[in-house]
Amino acid sequence: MINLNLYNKQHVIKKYQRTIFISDLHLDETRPDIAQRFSELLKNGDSSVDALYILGDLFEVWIGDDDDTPFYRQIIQALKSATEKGLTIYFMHGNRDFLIGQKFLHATGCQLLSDEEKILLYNTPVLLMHGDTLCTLDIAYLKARKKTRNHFLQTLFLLLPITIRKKIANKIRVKSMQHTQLASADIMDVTQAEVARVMQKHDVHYLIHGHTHRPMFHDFSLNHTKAQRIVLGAWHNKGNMLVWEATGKKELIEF
Ligand SMILES: [Mn+2]
Repeated sequence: MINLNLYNKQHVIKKYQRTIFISDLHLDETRPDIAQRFSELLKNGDSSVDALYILGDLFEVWIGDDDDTPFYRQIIQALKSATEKGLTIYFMHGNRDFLIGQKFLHATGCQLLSDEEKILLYNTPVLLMHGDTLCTLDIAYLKARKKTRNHFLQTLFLLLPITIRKKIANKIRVKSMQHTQLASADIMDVTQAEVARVMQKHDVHYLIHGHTHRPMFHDFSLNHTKAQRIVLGAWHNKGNMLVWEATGKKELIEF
């Protein structure tokens, strides 16, 4: 599912000359303020940006598209209203919401991106990722990821009653939080070798990702050429987005 040199035509819309990237909102019913901020972004977005890219972990947890709690319904409705008004929204799975499937996409009008998606952004090739697979020192997590991304296990999981799925998801969440607290800071960050490897594989000099919750522009040299890795911020207390303009101007904005 990796586009090496073929770009999706849908990516090349240039009406407003500005594109927004967000990730790691971790939407959860215990934080209606964050959901509210997201709804406001969606309301304003349709009249000002060419596209909105959500690079994973939109939700704190997602146990299947059939989970019909009012909080989820409200977010789905907000996304649907935005896409119906003409806002193009792309979604990529994160490590929390990788079970988002066709039903959600159909209900919201969001378009699913692959885990490594190369786009042409105002004539600049850019690679988009969630970022979890860049943290190659976190071997325990990558092992667990293999299981959670296994289609057979996912199918089995989705056959379980919602109440049981919720219990399992909570257990995994607690384990994951313990792991994050115990692991050292550099294990939880990306490794430069993997960043370089994946950027070379896709022949790009720009990479945008989330996951680490460390918003920053990282400039470095890749094959003797200037390269940049842009890390999106999480939405713990404020909203966070990257605004990329057609002129080449890029800004990480807290709001
Ligand atoms: Mn993540």
